Amino acid sequence: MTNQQQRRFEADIAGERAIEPQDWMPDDYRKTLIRQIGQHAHSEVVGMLPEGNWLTRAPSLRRKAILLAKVQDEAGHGLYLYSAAETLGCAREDLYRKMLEGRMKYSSIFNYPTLNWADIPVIGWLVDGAAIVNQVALCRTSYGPYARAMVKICKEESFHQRQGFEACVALANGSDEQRRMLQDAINRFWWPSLMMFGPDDARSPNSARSLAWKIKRHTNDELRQRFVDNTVPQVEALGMTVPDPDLAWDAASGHYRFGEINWTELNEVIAGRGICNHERLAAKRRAWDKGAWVREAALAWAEKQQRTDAA
Ligand code: FAQ
Repeated sequence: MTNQQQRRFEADIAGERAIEPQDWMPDDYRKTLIRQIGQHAHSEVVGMLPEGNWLTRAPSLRRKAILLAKVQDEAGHGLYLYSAAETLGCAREDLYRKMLEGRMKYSSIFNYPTLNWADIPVIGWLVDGAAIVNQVALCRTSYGPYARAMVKICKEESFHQRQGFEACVALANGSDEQRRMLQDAINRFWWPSLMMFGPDDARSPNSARSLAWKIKRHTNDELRQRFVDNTVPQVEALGMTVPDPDLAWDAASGHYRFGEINWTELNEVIAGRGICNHERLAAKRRAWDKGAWVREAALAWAEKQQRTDAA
Protein backbone atom coordinates (compact mmCIF):
# COMPACT_ATOMS: atom_id res chain seq x y z
CA MET A 1 0.00 0.00 0.00
CA THR A 2 1.27 3.48 -0.81
CA ASN A 3 0.14 6.64 0.92
CA GLN A 4 -1.26 7.76 -2.41
CA GLN A 5 -3.48 4.63 -2.67
CA GLN A 6 -4.76 5.13 0.87
CA ARG A 7 -5.48 8.83 0.19
CA ARG A 8 -7.32 8.03 -3.04
CA PHE A 9 -9.47 5.42 -1.24
CA GLU A 10 -10.34 7.89 1.51
CA ALA A 11 -11.12 10.62 -1.02
CA ASP A 12 -13.43 8.24 -2.93
CA ILE A 13 -15.29 7.33 0.27
CA ALA A 14 -15.58 11.01 1.28
CA GLY A 15 -16.69 12.03 -2.22
CA GLU A 16 -19.34 9.25 -2.45
CA ARG A 17 -17.54 7.59 -5.42
CA ALA A 18 -18.13 3.85 -5.48
CA ILE A 19 -15.16 1.58 -4.78
CA GLU A 20 -14.85 -0.95 -7.63
CA PRO A 21 -13.20 -4.41 -7.67
CA GLN A 22 -10.06 -3.20 -9.47
CA ASP A 23 -9.52 -0.30 -7.01
CA TRP A 24 -7.08 -0.52 -4.14
CA MET A 25 -8.84 -0.99 -0.79
CA PRO A 26 -7.67 -1.64 2.80
CA ASP A 27 -7.54 -5.35 3.75
CA ASP A 28 -10.05 -4.85 6.56
CA TYR A 29 -12.52 -3.10 4.22
CA ARG A 30 -12.31 -6.13 1.91
CA LYS A 31 -12.68 -8.58 4.83
CA THR A 32 -15.67 -6.69 6.26
CA LEU A 33 -17.39 -6.74 2.88
CA ILE A 34 -16.73 -10.46 2.34
CA ARG A 35 -18.18 -11.14 5.81
CA GLN A 36 -21.28 -8.99 5.35
CA ILE A 37 -22.04 -9.87 1.70
CA GLY A 38 -21.32 -13.55 2.41
CA GLN A 39 -23.68 -13.59 5.41
CA HIS A 40 -26.27 -11.74 3.37
CA ALA A 41 -26.01 -14.32 0.53
CA HIS A 42 -26.30 -17.22 3.00
CA SER A 43 -29.42 -15.59 4.50
CA GLU A 44 -31.06 -15.48 1.09
CA VAL A 45 -30.49 -19.17 0.38
CA VAL A 46 -31.23 -20.43 3.91
CA GLY A 47 -34.25 -18.11 3.86
CA MET A 48 -35.76 -20.25 1.11
CA LEU A 49 -36.34 -23.09 3.59
CA PRO A 50 -39.08 -21.79 5.95
CA GLU A 51 -41.23 -20.70 3.00
CA GLY A 52 -40.27 -23.64 0.77
CA ASN A 53 -41.83 -25.76 3.50
CA TRP A 54 -45.26 -24.41 2.46
CA LEU A 55 -45.01 -24.71 -1.33
CA THR A 56 -47.00 -27.93 -1.44
CA ARG A 57 -49.55 -26.68 1.08
CA ALA A 58 -50.41 -23.16 -0.15
CA PRO A 59 -54.20 -22.72 0.06
CA SER A 60 -54.79 -21.95 -3.64
CA LEU A 61 -53.06 -22.18 -7.02
CA ARG A 62 -52.62 -18.38 -7.03
CA ARG A 63 -50.91 -18.36 -3.62
CA LYS A 64 -48.76 -21.32 -4.68
CA ALA A 65 -47.59 -19.61 -7.89
CA ILE A 66 -46.74 -16.41 -5.98
CA LEU A 67 -44.86 -18.31 -3.28
CA LEU A 68 -42.93 -20.33 -5.85
CA ALA A 69 -41.88 -17.11 -7.62
CA LYS A 70 -40.83 -15.54 -4.31
CA VAL A 71 -38.72 -18.52 -3.23
CA GLN A 72 -37.03 -18.56 -6.65
CA ASP A 73 -36.33 -14.82 -6.32
CA GLU A 74 -34.53 -15.49 -3.01
CA ALA A 75 -32.28 -18.03 -4.78
CA GLY A 76 -31.51 -15.37 -7.41
CA HIS A 77 -30.65 -12.85 -4.67
CA GLY A 78 -28.23 -15.36 -3.18
CA LEU A 79 -26.57 -15.77 -6.60
CA TYR A 80 -26.15 -12.00 -7.17
CA LEU A 81 -24.67 -11.65 -3.70
CA TYR A 82 -22.25 -14.58 -4.06
CA SER A 83 -21.14 -13.03 -7.36
CA ALA A 84 -20.64 -9.64 -5.67
CA ALA A 85 -18.56 -11.36 -2.94
CA GLU A 86 -16.45 -13.12 -5.58
CA THR A 87 -15.42 -9.75 -7.06
CA LEU A 88 -13.52 -9.29 -3.77
CA GLY A 89 -11.32 -12.29 -4.55
CA CYS A 90 -12.96 -15.05 -2.52
CA ALA A 91 -14.35 -18.33 -3.86
CA ARG A 92 -18.08 -18.95 -3.66
CA GLU A 93 -17.51 -22.59 -2.69
CA ASP A 94 -15.27 -21.54 0.19
CA LEU A 95 -17.92 -19.15 1.57
CA TYR A 96 -20.62 -21.77 1.16
CA ARG A 97 -18.61 -24.47 2.94
CA LYS A 98 -17.96 -22.10 5.84
CA MET A 99 -21.71 -21.59 6.19
CA LEU A 100 -22.35 -25.37 6.04
CA GLU A 101 -19.71 -25.91 8.74
CA GLY A 102 -21.27 -23.21 10.96
CA ARG A 103 -18.23 -20.92 10.53
CA MET A 104 -20.21 -18.17 8.81
CA LYS A 105 -23.49 -16.70 9.96
CA TYR A 106 -26.86 -16.18 8.27
CA SER A 107 -29.80 -14.14 9.54
CA SER A 108 -31.27 -15.24 12.88
CA ILE A 109 -34.82 -14.90 11.51
CA PHE A 110 -34.58 -18.10 9.47
CA ASN A 111 -34.09 -20.23 12.57
CA TYR A 112 -37.76 -19.90 13.53
CA PRO A 113 -40.32 -22.50 12.37
CA THR A 114 -43.27 -21.83 10.03
CA LEU A 115 -46.11 -23.55 11.89
CA ASN A 116 -49.19 -22.62 9.89
CA TRP A 117 -50.20 -20.89 6.64
CA ALA A 118 -50.49 -17.42 8.24
CA ASP A 119 -46.73 -17.51 8.89
CA ILE A 120 -46.10 -17.23 5.14
CA PRO A 121 -48.00 -13.95 4.57
CA VAL A 122 -46.49 -12.60 7.79
CA ILE A 123 -42.94 -13.48 6.67
CA GLY A 124 -43.53 -11.72 3.34
CA TRP A 125 -44.87 -8.65 5.11
CA LEU A 126 -42.65 -8.40 8.23
CA VAL A 127 -39.43 -10.25 7.28
CA ASP A 128 -39.20 -8.90 3.75
CA GLY A 129 -40.38 -5.54 5.11
CA ALA A 130 -37.46 -5.50 7.58
CA ALA A 131 -35.10 -6.70 4.84
CA ILE A 132 -36.17 -3.80 2.58
CA VAL A 133 -35.57 -1.15 5.25
CA ASN A 134 -32.02 -2.49 5.62
CA GLN A 135 -31.43 -3.04 1.91
CA VAL A 136 -32.74 0.29 0.64
CA ALA A 137 -29.99 1.86 2.76
CA LEU A 138 -27.48 -0.58 1.23
CA CYS A 139 -28.29 0.67 -2.30
CA ARG A 140 -25.90 3.51 -1.33
CA THR A 141 -23.24 1.28 0.21
CA SER A 142 -19.72 2.27 -0.84
CA TYR A 143 -18.80 -0.95 -2.70
CA GLY A 144 -20.15 -0.71 -6.27
CA PRO A 145 -21.05 -4.38 -7.00
CA TYR A 146 -22.90 -4.71 -3.65
CA ALA A 147 -24.82 -1.45 -4.17
CA ARG A 148 -25.86 -2.42 -7.70
CA ALA A 149 -27.01 -5.90 -6.59
CA MET A 150 -29.15 -4.21 -3.92
CA VAL A 151 -31.06 -2.08 -6.44
CA LYS A 152 -32.51 -5.11 -8.23
CA ILE A 153 -32.98 -7.06 -5.02
CA CYS A 154 -34.96 -4.19 -3.45
CA LYS A 155 -37.38 -4.10 -6.38
CA GLU A 156 -38.13 -7.79 -5.90
CA GLU A 157 -38.29 -7.53 -2.09
CA SER A 158 -40.82 -4.76 -2.50
CA PHE A 159 -43.06 -7.15 -4.49
CA HIS A 160 -42.53 -9.78 -1.77
CA GLN A 161 -43.57 -7.37 0.95
CA ARG A 162 -46.71 -6.30 -0.90
CA GLN A 163 -47.81 -9.84 -1.70
CA GLY A 164 -47.30 -10.69 1.99
CA PHE A 165 -49.42 -7.77 3.13
CA GLU A 166 -52.12 -8.55 0.55
CA ALA A 167 -52.31 -12.14 1.83
CA CYS A 168 -52.50 -10.78 5.41
CA VAL A 169 -55.43 -8.57 4.36
CA ALA A 170 -57.23 -11.68 3.02
CA LEU A 171 -56.77 -13.42 6.40
CA ALA A 172 -57.80 -10.28 8.33
CA ASN A 173 -61.03 -10.16 6.29
CA GLY A 174 -61.64 -13.89 6.75
CA SER A 175 -63.11 -16.04 9.51
CA ASP A 176 -62.41 -15.72 13.25
CA GLU A 177 -60.08 -18.71 12.92
CA GLN A 178 -58.12 -16.98 10.12
CA ARG A 179 -57.83 -13.79 12.19
CA ARG A 180 -56.59 -15.84 15.16
CA MET A 181 -53.97 -17.51 12.94
CA LEU A 182 -52.82 -14.11 11.67
CA GLN A 183 -52.49 -12.66 15.18
CA ASP A 184 -50.61 -15.75 16.34
CA ALA A 185 -48.14 -15.43 13.45
CA ILE A 186 -47.63 -11.71 14.20
CA ASN A 187 -47.03 -12.57 17.88
CA ARG A 188 -44.31 -15.09 16.94
CA PHE A 189 -42.58 -13.08 14.18
CA TRP A 190 -42.72 -9.52 15.57
CA TRP A 191 -39.76 -9.69 17.94
CA PRO A 192 -37.55 -11.91 15.72
CA SER A 193 -38.15 -9.36 12.88
CA LEU A 194 -36.87 -6.56 15.13
CA MET A 195 -33.81 -8.71 15.91
CA MET A 196 -32.91 -8.89 12.20
CA PHE A 197 -31.36 -5.41 12.54
CA GLY A 198 -28.68 -6.78 14.86
CA PRO A 199 -27.57 -5.90 18.38
CA ASP A 200 -28.24 -2.41 19.73
CA ASP A 201 -25.73 0.26 18.74
CA ALA A 202 -23.84 0.10 22.03
CA ARG A 203 -23.18 -3.61 21.46
CA SER A 204 -22.54 -3.64 17.71
CA PRO A 205 -18.77 -4.16 17.36
CA ASN A 206 -18.69 -3.69 13.57
CA SER A 207 -20.88 -0.60 13.21
CA ALA A 208 -18.42 2.25 13.85
CA ARG A 209 -15.93 1.09 11.22
CA SER A 210 -18.59 0.04 8.70
CA LEU A 211 -20.25 3.46 9.04
CA ALA A 212 -16.92 5.27 8.60
CA TRP A 213 -16.31 3.28 5.41
CA LYS A 214 -19.95 3.87 4.33
CA ILE A 215 -20.52 0.12 4.01
CA LYS A 216 -23.40 0.73 6.44
CA ARG A 217 -25.27 4.01 6.00
CA HIS A 218 -27.34 3.88 9.21
CA THR A 219 -26.93 2.26 12.60
CA ASN A 220 -28.79 -0.91 13.61
CA ASP A 221 -31.06 1.06 15.98
CA GLU A 222 -31.88 3.75 13.39
CA LEU A 223 -33.06 1.13 10.89
CA ARG A 224 -34.97 -0.83 13.54
CA GLN A 225 -36.80 2.37 14.56
CA ARG A 226 -37.66 3.08 10.90
CA PHE A 227 -39.13 -0.43 10.57
CA VAL A 228 -41.26 -0.04 13.72
CA ASP A 229 -42.50 3.39 12.58
CA ASN A 230 -43.42 2.00 9.14
CA THR A 231 -45.06 -1.16 10.39
CA VAL A 232 -47.16 -0.33 13.47
CA PRO A 233 -49.79 1.56 11.38
CA GLN A 234 -49.96 -1.47 9.05
CA VAL A 235 -50.65 -3.80 12.01
CA GLU A 236 -53.42 -1.43 13.07
CA ALA A 237 -54.84 -1.28 9.52
CA LEU A 238 -55.17 -5.08 9.67
CA GLY A 239 -57.10 -4.79 12.96
CA MET A 240 -54.32 -6.72 14.71
CA THR A 241 -52.13 -5.86 17.71
CA VAL A 242 -48.38 -5.64 18.31
CA PRO A 243 -47.24 -8.07 21.05
CA ASP A 244 -45.50 -5.33 23.04
CA PRO A 245 -47.18 -3.79 26.11
CA ASP A 246 -44.59 -0.98 26.10
CA LEU A 247 -45.35 0.15 22.55
CA ALA A 248 -46.46 3.81 22.57
CA TRP A 249 -46.57 6.71 20.13
CA ASP A 250 -44.24 9.49 21.25
CA ALA A 251 -45.58 12.70 19.70
CA ALA A 252 -42.57 14.74 20.82
CA SER A 253 -40.07 12.66 18.81
CA GLY A 254 -42.51 11.55 16.11
CA HIS A 255 -41.56 7.90 16.71
CA TYR A 256 -43.02 4.83 18.37
CA ARG A 257 -41.32 3.82 21.62
CA PHE A 258 -41.05 0.06 22.03
CA GLY A 259 -40.08 -2.45 24.72
CA GLU A 260 -36.70 -4.08 25.36
CA ILE A 261 -35.67 -6.76 22.89
CA ASN A 262 -34.72 -10.14 24.35
CA TRP A 263 -31.00 -9.91 23.54
CA THR A 264 -30.28 -13.26 25.18
CA GLU A 265 -32.59 -14.88 22.65
CA LEU A 266 -30.84 -13.15 19.72
CA ASN A 267 -27.40 -14.17 21.04
CA GLU A 268 -28.54 -17.77 21.49
CA VAL A 269 -29.95 -17.96 17.95
CA ILE A 270 -26.81 -16.38 16.46
CA ALA A 271 -24.69 -18.86 18.44
CA GLY A 272 -26.50 -21.75 16.74
CA ARG A 273 -28.95 -22.59 19.52
CA GLY A 274 -32.21 -21.37 17.96
CA ILE A 275 -35.23 -23.60 17.39
CA CYS A 276 -34.34 -24.55 13.79
CA ASN A 277 -30.55 -23.97 13.46
CA HIS A 278 -29.76 -27.69 13.26
CA GLU A 279 -32.62 -28.42 10.89
CA ARG A 280 -31.66 -25.56 8.52
CA LEU A 281 -27.99 -26.50 8.29
CA ALA A 282 -28.83 -30.20 7.95
CA ALA A 283 -31.15 -29.39 5.00
CA LYS A 284 -28.44 -27.29 3.31
CA ARG A 285 -25.79 -30.01 3.87
CA ARG A 286 -28.11 -32.63 2.42
CA ALA A 287 -28.77 -30.46 -0.64
CA TRP A 288 -25.01 -29.86 -1.08
CA ASP A 289 -24.25 -33.60 -0.96
CA LYS A 290 -27.14 -34.52 -3.24
CA GLY A 291 -26.05 -31.83 -5.71
CA ALA A 292 -22.48 -33.19 -6.05
CA TRP A 293 -23.32 -34.93 -9.35
CA VAL A 294 -24.64 -31.66 -10.81
CA ARG A 295 -21.43 -29.80 -9.94
CA GLU A 296 -19.32 -32.67 -11.38
CA ALA A 297 -21.41 -32.81 -14.57
CA ALA A 298 -21.22 -29.00 -15.04
CA LEU A 299 -17.44 -29.10 -14.60
CA ALA A 300 -17.05 -32.03 -17.04
CA TRP A 301 -19.22 -30.17 -19.59
CA ALA A 302 -17.20 -26.95 -19.21
CA GLU A 303 -13.94 -28.89 -19.66
CA LYS A 304 -15.31 -30.61 -22.75
CA GLN A 305 -16.40 -27.25 -24.20
CA GLN A 306 -12.95 -25.80 -23.53
CA ARG A 307 -11.29 -28.74 -25.35
CA THR A 308 -13.68 -28.34 -28.30
CA ASP A 309 -13.04 -24.58 -28.47
CA ALA A 310 -9.25 -25.12 -28.34
CA ALA A 311 -9.33 -27.77 -31.11
N1 FAQ B 1 -28.60 -12.65 12.57
O1 FAQ B 1 -21.57 -5.59 14.75
P1 FAQ B 1 -22.89 -6.06 14.23
C1 FAQ B 1 -33.06 -11.56 3.69
C2 FAQ B 1 -24.02 -10.68 13.76
S1 FAQ B 1 -32.71 -10.29 4.76
C3 FAQ B 1 -27.39 -13.25 12.56
O2 FAQ B 1 -24.05 -5.15 14.36
P2 FAQ B 1 -22.91 -5.79 11.34
C4 FAQ B 1 -34.21 -11.42 2.73
C5 FAQ B 1 -23.15 -9.88 12.82
O3 FAQ B 1 -23.04 -10.52 11.58
C6 FAQ B 1 -31.59 -10.88 6.00
N2 FAQ B 1 -26.25 -12.59 12.88
O4 FAQ B 1 -22.71 -6.58 12.72
C7 FAQ B 1 -35.11 -12.59 2.74
C8 FAQ B 1 -21.85 -9.83 13.59
O5 FAQ B 1 -21.20 -11.07 13.46
P3 FAQ B 1 -19.61 -11.28 13.14
C9 FAQ B 1 -30.17 -10.70 5.63
C10 FAQ B 1 -26.35 -11.29 13.21
O6 FAQ B 1 -22.53 -6.71 10.25
C11 FAQ B 1 -36.39 -12.45 3.22
C12 FAQ B 1 -22.32 -9.73 15.05
O7 FAQ B 1 -23.64 -10.26 15.06
N3 FAQ B 1 -29.83 -9.32 5.48
O8 FAQ B 1 -32.36 -12.49 3.78
C13 FAQ B 1 -27.57 -10.60 13.21
O9 FAQ B 1 -22.24 -4.46 11.40
C14 FAQ B 1 -37.27 -13.54 3.25
C15 FAQ B 1 -22.30 -8.32 15.60
O10 FAQ B 1 -23.27 -7.46 14.93
C16 FAQ B 1 -28.56 -8.90 5.58
O11 FAQ B 1 -27.65 -9.68 5.82
C17 FAQ B 1 -28.73 -11.33 12.89
N4 FAQ B 1 -29.95 -10.77 12.89
O12 FAQ B 1 -24.49 -5.52 11.29
C18 FAQ B 1 -34.69 -13.82 2.27
C19 FAQ B 1 -28.32 -7.42 5.35
N5 FAQ B 1 -27.34 -9.32 13.58
O13 FAQ B 1 -19.53 -11.55 11.69
C20 FAQ B 1 -35.57 -14.93 2.30
C21 FAQ B 1 -26.86 -7.07 5.29
C22 FAQ B 1 -26.02 -9.21 13.79
O14 FAQ B 1 -18.89 -10.02 13.53
C23 FAQ B 1 -36.86 -14.78 2.78
N6 FAQ B 1 -26.24 -7.09 6.57
N7 FAQ B 1 -25.44 -10.39 13.57
O15 FAQ B 1 -19.21 -12.48 13.92
C24 FAQ B 1 -26.23 -6.04 7.45
O16 FAQ B 1 -26.81 -5.01 7.19
C25 FAQ B 1 -25.45 -6.19 8.72
O17 FAQ B 1 -24.56 -7.28 8.57
C26 FAQ B 1 -26.34 -6.40 9.98
C27 FAQ B 1 -25.40 -6.60 11.20
C28 FAQ B 1 -27.20 -5.17 10.24
C29 FAQ B 1 -27.22 -7.65 9.86
